[in-house]
Amino acid sequence: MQRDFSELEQEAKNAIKTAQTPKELEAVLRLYTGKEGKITREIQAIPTLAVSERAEAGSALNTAKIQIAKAYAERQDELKQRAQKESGAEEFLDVTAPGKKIEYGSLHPLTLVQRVCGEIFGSMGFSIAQGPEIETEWYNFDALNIPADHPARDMWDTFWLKSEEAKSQRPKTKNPRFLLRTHTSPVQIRYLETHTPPVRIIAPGRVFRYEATDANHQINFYQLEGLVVDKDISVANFSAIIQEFFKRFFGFPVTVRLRPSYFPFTEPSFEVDMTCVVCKGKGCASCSHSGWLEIMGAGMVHPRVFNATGVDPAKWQGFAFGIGLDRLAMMKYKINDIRLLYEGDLRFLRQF
Ligand code: FA5
Repeated sequence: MQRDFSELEQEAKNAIKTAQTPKELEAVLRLYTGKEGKITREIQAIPTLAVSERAEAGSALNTAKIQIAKAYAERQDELKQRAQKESGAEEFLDVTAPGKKIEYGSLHPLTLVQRVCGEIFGSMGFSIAQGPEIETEWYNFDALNIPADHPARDMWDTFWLKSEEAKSQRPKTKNPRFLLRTHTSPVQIRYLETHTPPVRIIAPGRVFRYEATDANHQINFYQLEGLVVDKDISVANFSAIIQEFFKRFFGFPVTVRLRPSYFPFTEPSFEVDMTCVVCKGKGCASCSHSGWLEIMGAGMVHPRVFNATGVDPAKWQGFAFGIGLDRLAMMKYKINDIRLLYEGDLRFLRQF
């Protein structure tokens, strides 16, 4: 006798279609094709059938099993989509849900420091000058009394730029090789070439040096050049201005020391150190464990710089300084590694 399983298959399909939750759907599947399921039991009973009926029953039950699995998968999809739609609608309607927080950006510590410097020096009568980051050998070195064969060039490890055109124009000194400026001092020359004294400027900007990095040194960093040219200017004027600057910048008087030094474009020259405000002079990574941090180079403008720019050194004197802005930022915000300023780590930047 031929066995008909289409009724059983239809019964399973109807139950699947009316299942309202994934849990219900699972239960229906178990009821028909699970271990003890109705279809499974029929399959297990095949050996009890007459030999002539077995093949046909096996094939019919197999087809029923496949059709049930298909119906199950379709219903599973429908239930999933319905759940997604419902959760979307719920979110949309949830008027009590908190609004999305707006993320505000913040200014980079170096930008903050540059702005504060601009305000303080601005209030002391300084205006802001600028120069290019790609400089010529003339402005970066020669005009600053550092000719090509001068050993002082080794003080600034330089990134030279390849330029066939520039090379072919050597040795015309005003159009020599190009480089990434190693300090902001070339702005002194550019400014004095185009302005007559008295002069009182600051020139903040990015500079580049081909040197190893550590907690205090970067290959590109920021300096702020200062230049004052007037009559009867002395080291005492520099000292007064810089002490006042530090007092206003940090909000309390800072101990500074002037160490005799050498720069070819100033005479006399000095390095200015300040007590490390991170460790209060005890010694830490920020100050290479010395308690002091070298913050700027400075000195009285060398007569050769005046000569190179057409300013009469018999009539005018001046002082110049170059502050390391990164080091200033490190002291102001107690940052113990200069590299943090360039890593773009949001966990660090969000603190400002
Ligand atoms: C100069 O660059 C001179 N142009 C400064 C100057 C200007 C002297 C005008 C006289 C008159 P120096 O190489 O020392 O000097 O650099 C000045 C300051 O830049 C240092 O005191 C330090 O604060 C900072 N600085 C120097 N090298 C680095 C570096 N690799 N990374 C971070 N800051 C640096």
